[in-house]
Amino acid sequence: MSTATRTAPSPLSDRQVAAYARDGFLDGGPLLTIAEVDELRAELDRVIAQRERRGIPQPVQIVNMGGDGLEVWQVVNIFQASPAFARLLTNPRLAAMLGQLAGGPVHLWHDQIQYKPAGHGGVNWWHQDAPYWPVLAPQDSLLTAWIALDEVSLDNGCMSMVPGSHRWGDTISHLHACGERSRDFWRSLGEVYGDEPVHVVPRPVQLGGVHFHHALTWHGSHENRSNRPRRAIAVHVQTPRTVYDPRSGHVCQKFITAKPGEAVTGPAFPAIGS
Ligand SMILES: O=C(O)CCC(=O)C(=O)O
Repeated sequence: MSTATRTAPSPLSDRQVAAYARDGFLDGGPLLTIAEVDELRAELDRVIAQRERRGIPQPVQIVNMGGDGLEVWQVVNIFQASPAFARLLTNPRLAAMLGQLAGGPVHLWHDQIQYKPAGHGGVNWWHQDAPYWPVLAPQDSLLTAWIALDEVSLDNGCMSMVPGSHRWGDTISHLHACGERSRDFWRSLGEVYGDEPVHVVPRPVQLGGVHFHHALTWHGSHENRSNRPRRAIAVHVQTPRTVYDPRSGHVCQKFITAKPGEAVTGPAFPAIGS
């Protein structure tokens, strides 16, 4: 009998890890079963229906971020209101993929439902995530696993990404300026940023699939005018390099007990996969 030690296979290939490093995003393929997706959808409906009801756990916030009469519902930290969403964070395959991309074990920063209703789902404007998270540093130490709770495609408002933009630093003021010049989602970024070509790449994600992006990657999503909803949960995670930097606020800052320069851990920031 062989005495060789067996290690669990890594879910992502070396080629996929290299593509993430090159592009700043990656389609991680299937993650959840239909039954798991159904349970999460039912929980999302329940949490929204029971919002602000006293005596039951609530997420950190539920807000409509859509403009122009359109809706994009954001639910922050649904895992604190729903055991099914808390269980999602223990998914070993999700943890293994994130660990490969991060170069070590990851902790939750926060989660975020992004729900665009059928017919009148709004735009998520071009942005980078890290500039909106000023309490964590360094900016290039964070990433997101975005899990589709519907089949997500061009027709119902999939995300789009700009390959290589995660290497261009904090460019949020440039992205805001693009939005002030033009509200045309597909054209507003122009063709170049300095000497760098800007290619907008739509990112459809299969039902129950997971897609990863770096916290400095330029991304956004267009309207959902289709007759299908577009529901997803973004799991934003900290890597072993992430520390507390109390420069200014964030809705989840109230949970942080770390001192400046320390890792942000504790019950609101669970290790993914355990
Ligand atoms: O779901 C979307 O449309 C945008 C999500 C997003 O910006 C993110 O996960 O960082």
